[in-house]
Amino acid sequence: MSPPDVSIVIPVYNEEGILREAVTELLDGLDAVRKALHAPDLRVEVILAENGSRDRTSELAAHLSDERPEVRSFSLGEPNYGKALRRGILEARGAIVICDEIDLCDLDFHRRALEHLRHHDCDMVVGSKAMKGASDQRPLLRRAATRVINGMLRVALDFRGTDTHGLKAFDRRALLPIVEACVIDRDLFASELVIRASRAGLRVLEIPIRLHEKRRPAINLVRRVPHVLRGMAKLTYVIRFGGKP
Ligand SMILES: Nc1nc2c(ncn2[C@@H]2O[C@H](COP(=O)(O)OP(=O)(O)O)[C@@H](O)[C@H]2O)c(=O)[nH]1
Ligand SMILES: [Mg+2]
Repeated sequence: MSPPDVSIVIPVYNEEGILREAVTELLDGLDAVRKALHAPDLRVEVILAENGSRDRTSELAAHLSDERPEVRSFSLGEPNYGKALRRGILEARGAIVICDEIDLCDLDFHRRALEHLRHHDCDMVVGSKAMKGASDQRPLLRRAATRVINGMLRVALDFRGTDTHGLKAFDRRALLPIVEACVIDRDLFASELVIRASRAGLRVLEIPIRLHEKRRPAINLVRRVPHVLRGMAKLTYVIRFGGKP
């Protein structure tokens, strides 16, 4: 089979409740994206990157990939968002890679990101929940967490954007060396990717998104704090001083 034009990578963890419906809706919705882009033949693959789920997510993902030729899936051991996303990106074959989340599957972001990347106006598009024009319907505490992480990245690493976690899309060839240089896993892999891309002089464009989650996040925010703080210290160290984690 010839390689797809676009790879959509979605890390999934304990998502048996919404996985099938979200993937089906995404695949159906891509027809409207093709139409809007005047690209009826745009070939898309979806890569479900599972690790460590304790429910039936990995079996369901494997079923979906048997049923739908455009879906692939893999499962790795321990729960680790960054590791799953990184591996998914490395497995992607499309010239353009979109990193999505199963509770978002934001087709409006896909369309707008593809418009920019197909016109080569940038190397990477980041969907921001916090910039002017964005709308974020998550609870106050989680919106505040986004602001705090962003503030830390600004102070520690001179980051000039408004968001690093969540939706992004990029030119695979341009970003591959950056992905390979990344050393942080878990939540902050996504931040490392965006920050390294900007620091390497790649053209990173932020666009506002309207964030509406299909379900409340499973992972407790407070439980994530120690990991995020440790990741932040490591990220600062490896980027500022080029050290090993
Ligand atoms: N593979 C993998 N995916 C994860 C993990 N944690 C979260 N995800 C996925 O990452 C996406 C976003 O997770 P979510 O719980 O909504 O957290 P949020 O990023 O704070 O909104 C969803 O598709 C989740 O299934 C993990 O440990 N491993
Ligand atoms: Mg979410």
